[in-house]
Amino acid sequence: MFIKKTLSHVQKQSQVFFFDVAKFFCFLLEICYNNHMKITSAKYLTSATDESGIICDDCPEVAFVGRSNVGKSSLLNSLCGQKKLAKTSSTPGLTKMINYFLINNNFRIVDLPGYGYAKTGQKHIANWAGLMEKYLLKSNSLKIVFVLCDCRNEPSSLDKMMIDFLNSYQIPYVVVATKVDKLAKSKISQATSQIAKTLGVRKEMVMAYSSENDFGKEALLEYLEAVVSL
Ligand SMILES: Nc1nc2c(ncn2[C@@H]2O[C@H](COP(=O)(O)OP(=O)(O)OP(=O)(O)O)[C@@H](O)[C@H]2O)c(=O)[nH]1
Ligand SMILES: [Mg+2]
Repeated sequence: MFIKKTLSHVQKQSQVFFFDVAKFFCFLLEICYNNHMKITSAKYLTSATDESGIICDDCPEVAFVGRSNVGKSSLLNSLCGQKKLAKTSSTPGLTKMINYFLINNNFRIVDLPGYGYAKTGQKHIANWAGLMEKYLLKSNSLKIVFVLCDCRNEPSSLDKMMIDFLNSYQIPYVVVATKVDKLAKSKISQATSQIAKTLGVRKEMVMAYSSENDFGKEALLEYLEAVVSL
């Protein structure tokens, strides 16, 4: 009886030991394979409506540009794991200012106003273009621009103009194909290839993302970590 009890106790102990070891290995694996940046704090800083509001300092900065409604503000919210950090809307043209957000007390993400929505007048377009140009040329700590394109549409002539502008001023950029939850998984690669082809960039320069289900979040955070620490 005593031997039976002792044996079952030893068995239980060794099971506990085995699970502890397994848990420890899972923890190690998580550290090794899930080592992308974690956004632990994100807060709204300020907005700029004209050149005087553009921040010029040493803090690393990354910016989101793209057509209105493409999902810039939603991408910011998704990356930061917050639903209401930046305002989003199905009505295009919501973000009208340059909005600065401080991430991990370490770098800024800048949510830029979108381009190319139908109701915009010529004067507004001219103001927008002037402000964008000033922002892109004045921001001395801008590390990279994320150019967002809806994965379901061919990039527009305005998207191509943005790419040409970035190329001509040698401003580093990468393309993000947004809203990929709207596509079957098997179609995502085809869509990113098509976007790359239309914009004349390498396919590896197009990342797929969904703010709806966070598809692509780890890859984008990894990328962000690398560029911010450059
Ligand atoms: N299904 C889906 N919808 C998305 C995704 N990202 C954004 N949306 C929707 O697209 C609409 C526009 O999103 P916003 O993030 O406000 O777009 P924006 O680029 O900031 O637009 P502007 O501020 O007007 O330039 C909203 O209705 C979002 O809910 C996505 O990944 N998947
Ligand atoms: Mg917006």
